[in-house]
Amino acid sequence: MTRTQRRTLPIIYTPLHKPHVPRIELSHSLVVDHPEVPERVEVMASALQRAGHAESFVEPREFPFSSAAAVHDASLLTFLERTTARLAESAGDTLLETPYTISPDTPLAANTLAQAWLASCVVLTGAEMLRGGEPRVYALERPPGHHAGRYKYGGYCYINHAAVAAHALQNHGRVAVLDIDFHHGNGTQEIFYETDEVLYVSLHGHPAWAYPRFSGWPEETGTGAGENYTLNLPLPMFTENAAFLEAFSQALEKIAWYAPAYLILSCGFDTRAGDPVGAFSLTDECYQAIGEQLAALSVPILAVQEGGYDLEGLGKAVVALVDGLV
Ligand code: OKP
Ligand code: ZN
Repeated sequence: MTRTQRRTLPIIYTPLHKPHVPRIELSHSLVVDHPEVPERVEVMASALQRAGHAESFVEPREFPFSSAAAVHDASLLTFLERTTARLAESAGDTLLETPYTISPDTPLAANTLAQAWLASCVVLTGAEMLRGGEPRVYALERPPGHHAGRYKYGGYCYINHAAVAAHALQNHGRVAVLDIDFHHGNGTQEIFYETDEVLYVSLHGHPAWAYPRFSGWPEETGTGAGENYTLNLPLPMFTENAAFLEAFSQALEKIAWYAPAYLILSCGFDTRAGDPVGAFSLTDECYQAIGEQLAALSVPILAVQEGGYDLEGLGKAVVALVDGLV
């Protein structure tokens, strides 16, 4: 019997993300339409199907919400629980100015916490499949997670899915998180800043000018037992493929040095030329190269969807990455 080359990978997806509809954010004190829309994931899911990468999607299973407490402080979880419960009777979503958020861009509605946890379950289902021996899995979920820290939500994120999954995997070996979203994953960095059991490596727009501004400098390298287990590679505005891939090879060197048992890819496509939120100029060839180089590591990889807001480009970008990764 001849075997064809493996051309697909499990993609965890549920249409139940659709009721999460943030409507407004503040941009320079003005109310604007929210870019983190349901169509983002729908566009990627259809493109993956058309490209033959997803004959069927894997449905997420449920995990207890108590697992969120491993990476988020009870004060944040209690705030989100109580506030969303109070919003239950009101229709729309609400931007709150509270000490529990890092920026006024992340509205709350009655269903917000349940929707964010559903996204974590998509990612945890993927983590479980890695544990079961799958070499590469794609968790196609929203809202994103990497800005959510131990004490604060924000940046369109409520629960840090990559961190929840890293925590679930870290009992079984060293975990590296490689964050290629345009924005620095301040939440993931913060959660693992003091441990050597999870390595955090990020390529992103330089915090001197890019959101979230307060985090992502190269001088941030971890502290205590975590010293040297955080690596930030900030890049200039309008970074193109060649410069990105050069920094990416430094990231891969660091990961090879760490020799993780599992790699979590915080995967954003807001680095793509034309993205309305990011400010890099990558093309689809770059995502394919990234996928190929990651596959060559021969470490089990869990890709976790973070950002990417150009509905015209998202499908092409994810297909290019998965083309390289399978
Ligand atoms: C989420 B992810 C406030 C601007 C807020 C937030 C961007 C969040 C990106 N003046 N912008 O990393 O793609
Ligand atoms: Zn982003």
